[in-house]
Amino acid sequence: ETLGSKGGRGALVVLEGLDRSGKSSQCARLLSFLKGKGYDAEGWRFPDRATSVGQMISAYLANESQLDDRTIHLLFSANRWEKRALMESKLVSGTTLIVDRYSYSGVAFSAAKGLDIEWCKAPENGLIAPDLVIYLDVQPEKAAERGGYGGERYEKIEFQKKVAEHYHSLRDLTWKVVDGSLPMETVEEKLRDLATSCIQECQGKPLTNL
Ligand code: DGP
Ligand code: NA
Ligand code: NA
Repeated sequence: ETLGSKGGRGALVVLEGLDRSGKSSQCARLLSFLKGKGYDAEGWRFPDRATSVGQMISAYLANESQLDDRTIHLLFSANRWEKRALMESKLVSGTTLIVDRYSYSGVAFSAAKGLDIEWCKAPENGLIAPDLVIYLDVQPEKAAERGGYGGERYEKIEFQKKVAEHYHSLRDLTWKVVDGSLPMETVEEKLRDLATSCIQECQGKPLTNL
């Protein structure tokens, strides 16, 4: 028997955090835990570099192309929009989605360049609202120490500090802040608890939009 799909919908669980916050490994660990428990769950990530929009984003991040700040902002958003219909059908059919980055990355990274925050939020309106946003809180200095950055466009400590400030201003009731500097197993345990309660609690709630 598959949990979380007994006529109920799946949960939209988003992980956010700075680069090198441990987000991607925690997403993978959480996903394998949920699947192991019999939950119907999938791992997603944004940007989704597999689409043609995603390939433009990937080239931009690798500094292989230059794009105006607003243009790349709208491409990141378009990359979420092009997956919206599939996301909705998965959730409605009972699949829980564990998503590595979402609209909050979109707003925090672009606002860190100095773009107006309301302008940054506007294209995210109408995307599916997460049931739970887990923010892995790691000091920018600590994140930078973790095996270094990979060399992509935003992987610079001064920029990441600005991103962190904007993330802090975006917190709302769906956010749970987890101290990402705790041991990996401790973080993993907290995420398991948060995600499993979220999956139970969202059953009776309709999907809503940002
Ligand atoms: P990742 O594949 O998770 O390492 O993300 C690639 C980089 O792009 C990372 O520095 C975070 C940044 N990023 C992710 N989503 C968005 C977005 O929607 N807008 C902007 N401006 N940056 C984003
Ligand atoms: Na990255
Ligand atoms: Na991503």
